[in-house]
Order: sequence, then C-alpha cells, then structure tokens
Amino acid sequence: MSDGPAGRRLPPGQAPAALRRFGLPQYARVRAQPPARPVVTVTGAVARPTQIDLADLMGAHRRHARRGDLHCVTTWSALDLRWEGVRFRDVHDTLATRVGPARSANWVTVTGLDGYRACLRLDDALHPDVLLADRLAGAPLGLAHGAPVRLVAPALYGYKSVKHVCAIEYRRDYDPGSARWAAHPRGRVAHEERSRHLPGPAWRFIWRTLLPRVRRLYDER
Ligand SMILES: Nc1nc2c(c(=O)[nH]1)N[C@H]1C(S)=C(S)[C@@H](COP(=O)(O)O)O[C@H]1N2
Ligand SMILES: [Mo]
Repeated sequence: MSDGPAGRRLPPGQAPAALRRFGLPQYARVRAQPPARPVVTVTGAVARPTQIDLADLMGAHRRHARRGDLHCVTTWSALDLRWEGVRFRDVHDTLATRVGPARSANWVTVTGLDGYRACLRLDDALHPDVLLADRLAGAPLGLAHGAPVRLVAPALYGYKSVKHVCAIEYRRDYDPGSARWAAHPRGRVAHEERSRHLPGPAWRFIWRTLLPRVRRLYDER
C-alpha cells in the first residue's frame, strides 16, 4: 500500500480518479436496455437451471450499505463509493436451494446484458463485502454504472464487478471471461493480480499508456 496524493492509502500502482462509465473497449458503444421486469438466468453445473425475477431476488434478502473503492486494473481508483444492495452470499444461499449447484462448482461466471462476463472464484464472491448493488450514492443505480443491478467486489479489480447482471453460471473450472488473458482468475487488488500473464507492476505502465484511448471511447456520446 502506498499513500495517494490526498494522503489516503491506495493499493499498489493505483491513482485516484472520479467515477465515470468505463469498461472493455468493445463494450463502450453497447448500451444495455434492461426490461421492465428483469430476470436473472441461473445455469451451469446445477441440477435445476432456472430464471428468477430480479426484484423478487433482491427483495428476499436483508439490505446492506457499504462504502468502498473501485479499483480498475488500468490504474485508476474511484474512492469511497457508497453502494447499497444485498450480499451476493445471501443470494447464493437462495440460489443454491433453488438450482442445486454441484459441490465441485468452485467458480461463478456473472454476465451483463451487454454481453460482458467475468468469472470469480466462488469463495471470493461469497465474501461478506461482495454486494449485488442497486443503489449508488443514495440514488437508484443508473445505466452508466450498471442498472438494474451490478456486482460490487471491492477487494478485486473492477473487471470482476459486472454491471447489468442478467446471468449467473456455476462452474467447475475458471472461465477467462470477456477480458480473457488481460484478467487474472482471482484479480485481488492487494496482491496486484492484474493479469494471469506478467507480474502486476509491469501492467501499470502498459495500462497507463492505453488508458486515455479507452476513456475517450467511453466518453463519446
Ligand atoms: N457489463 C459490464 N460490466 C463491467 C464492464 C463492462 O464493460 N460491462 N467493465 C468492467 C470494468 S473493466 C470496470 S473498471 C468497471 C467500471 O465500472 P463503472 O463503469 O461503473 O466505472 O465495470 C466493470 N464491469
Ligand atoms: Mo477496469
């Protein structure tokens, strides 16, 4: 951990930035349009794949509010975001009863309406800090940041925090997901697991060079 300009402790290689819509370049122009009654499709290594009404799923669990930082692998960190929603862990308990995941299903792929997907180790996803969030900064989550619901996994790089969640797939093996080789199977910020290739610090320089181009794509209307 190192001190950021504001004297705040930041993870290695990160610099503070304002939150703005961001993601993989190929999703910059894809605009998710959630339906009036969104559902979540639950499949994979399960006995009873199904679809669940998102409002029912969110309404069935105790709500939590959390302050946390979003650390993008490209070296920017949006600090002190206030998310509200339900714990992924609680949702998983409900889903486990409904769909019956295999005991060996130790990974979970989460997909967004834009087609983006990321895979988390199930025990990382079950950490109590991991939320399915539907509110940010005291307001309903907007389309820019993942409406109707997004995953928020503060200990992992932002590429695991899938926006516009529409599907959950239980898996026996890791799925490289949309970011493929650029991502790390676990993506823990504290260990600088930016990618499965090259040590984390090497990526700082690569991403700092590419970041302005990706930002420009996302800032276009
Ligand atoms: N559906 C979806 N979720 C996504 C992405 C994406 O392109 N599509 N990009 C990821 C990446 S790389 C980051 S850093 C964060 C950015 O979140 P923000 O747009 O709220 O800043 O979303 C993550 N979740
Ligand atoms: Mo990111």
